[in-house]
Amino acid sequence: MNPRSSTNIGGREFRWGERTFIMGIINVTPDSFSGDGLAYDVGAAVSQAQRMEAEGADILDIGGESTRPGAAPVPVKEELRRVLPVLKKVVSSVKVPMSIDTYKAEVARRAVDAGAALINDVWGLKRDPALAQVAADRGLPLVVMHNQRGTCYVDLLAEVVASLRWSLDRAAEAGVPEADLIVDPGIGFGKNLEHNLVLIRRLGELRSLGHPVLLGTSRKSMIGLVLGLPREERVEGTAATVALGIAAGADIVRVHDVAPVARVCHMADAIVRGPIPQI
Ligand code: HH2
Repeated sequence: MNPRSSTNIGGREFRWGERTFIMGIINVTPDSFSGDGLAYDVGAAVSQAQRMEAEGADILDIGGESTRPGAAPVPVKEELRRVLPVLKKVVSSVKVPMSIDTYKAEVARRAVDAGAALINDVWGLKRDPALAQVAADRGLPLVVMHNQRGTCYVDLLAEVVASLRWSLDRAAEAGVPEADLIVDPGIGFGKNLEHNLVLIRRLGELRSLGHPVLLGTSRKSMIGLVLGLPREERVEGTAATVALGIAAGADIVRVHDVAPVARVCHMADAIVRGPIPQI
């Protein structure tokens, strides 16, 4: 990837390499692992969105189905019932672009109609390949994340890269432009602790794919396993993963705790990217 390449997300130019961008998480679920779910509470979601924007979020990612292992699958109708009212209200309450965290084409289509400017697919088009067509038809960028059932690998990095290449090829076939595709190693998805640590350590290898890299480690169980701390005490662990992720090549970090992570990004960017970015 040309480090000066850029992607337009919701009318804003994201110039990759200049600084790290922050995606704030808004879970409108009753059962998210991080304990931050705001099911059906539109007012609370709007307040959270406005706070995250003020704290430095560049994108806000709304999700209506928890990806936590063992979480109950959510039918399309219910997912729409959770995300659409929030999306409609938040879109008119903040200036930053909104992203929809779904692997279902129908949910993505309706969310885009309601104002979502980015599609975030935690199954990298493996569950619903029609999602690529939604991104292509609406001219929207797409995050393809690595995910698989089970945690069996012969060569972790090679398999994650090959799987992401498969997702990128499916997206390109559907007509999504190269500049609109973002990759994500899927920390905590079909991986054990060692896999997650290695993927962050070797994140730079994903850059061979030629696309911006999104890293989602916020409050995840890998941090709990290393530090022996519950999810509400994982902000420092998250900060470590963000700083080292930036050093290894992350372009976007997806987090719950925007204010502290914004400071981490600013400091890490000053060291890794220079010159000192403006705040
Ligand atoms: N992680 C989660 C959800 N969506 N999307 C991307 N691109 N990358 C990630 O790492 C990622 C993601 C899981 O985190 P969270 O949304 O906080 O939890 P839950 O799925 O339980 O709501």
